[in-house]
Amino acid sequence: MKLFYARASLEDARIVVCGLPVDKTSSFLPGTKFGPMYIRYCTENIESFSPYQENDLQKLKICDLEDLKLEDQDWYAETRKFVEKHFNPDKKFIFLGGEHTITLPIIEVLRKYYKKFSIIHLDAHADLRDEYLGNKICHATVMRRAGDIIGLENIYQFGIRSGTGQEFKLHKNLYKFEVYQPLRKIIDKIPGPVYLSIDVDVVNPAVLPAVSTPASGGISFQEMIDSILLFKNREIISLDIVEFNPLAGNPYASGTAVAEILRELILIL
Ligand SMILES: [Mn+2]
Repeated sequence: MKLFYARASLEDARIVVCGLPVDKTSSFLPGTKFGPMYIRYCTENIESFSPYQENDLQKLKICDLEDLKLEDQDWYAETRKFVEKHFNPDKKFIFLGGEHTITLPIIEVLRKYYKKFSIIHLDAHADLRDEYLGNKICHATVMRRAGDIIGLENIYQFGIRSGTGQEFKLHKNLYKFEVYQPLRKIIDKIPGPVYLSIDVDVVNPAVLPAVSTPASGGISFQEMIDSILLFKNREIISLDIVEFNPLAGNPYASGTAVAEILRELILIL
C-alpha cells in the first residue's frame, strides 16, 4: 500500500517518502515497526488539502518508496544501505519510523552530502543518555549519538519534558515543555541547513496516545501545526517522523494525527 497522493516515480518526484520499520530497542512498548503501515492506512482517512496552508498534496510530485524490508541481520547497516541507495540531495526525503534510533544511520548518510547541518528535534524525551539498559545505540541515546556525529552544539531540542537531571544539564540548546514559542524566537538564528526529527510523543498523549513511551503533558495538536508552519522560510534537507506505535493505543485517531502532521510537513518542504 502506498500513500494515495504519492503518484510520482522516484525519478520525477521532488519529495520521497519511505518507511523504516525498525523496532529493536523499545524499552516499554514494542510495535513501532507497524508505524509506516498504519500511517499509510490512516492517510486514507484524511484530505490531501490542507486548510492550514491552503494547498493540496495532489499538486506535488511525491513518490512513496514503501518500506525497507529488514533482513534482521544488522538493522543499522541495512538501514544505512537503504538510505545510501536512494538518497539524492536534489529531492526531499521523509523517513517514517520505526523507533527513533533510525535517525542515526540517516544522518550518517546525510553527512556525506552536507558538511555541516543542524538538527531540530521535537520530542518529550531528551534522548541524551550515554547508555541505556546496556545499549549505547538505542531510542534513549539517539540524540547523544547524533551529537557524536554532528556535534551536540548543532542539535536544538524542543518540547522536552522527560530526562535525567544530567541530561537537562548537559545541553544548552534544550527547550523544556514548549515548542512554538522558543522555536519562533530562535528559528532564524539556527545555522542551516536543517534536518528535522519529530518524535510524535512530543504531542500530548490525550491527542496522540499510540506512542512507545507516552509522557504526560505535551503540546497540543494546534501547537504542532503552528510549529511546522514556522519552517516556511527555512530550508529543511530531510526529516523523520518516529515513535508512532499503533499497538500502544487507538491506532486510528493517533494515526490520523500523524498522517495530518505528515501532510503539513510535506507541504512546508
Ligand atoms: Mn520520545
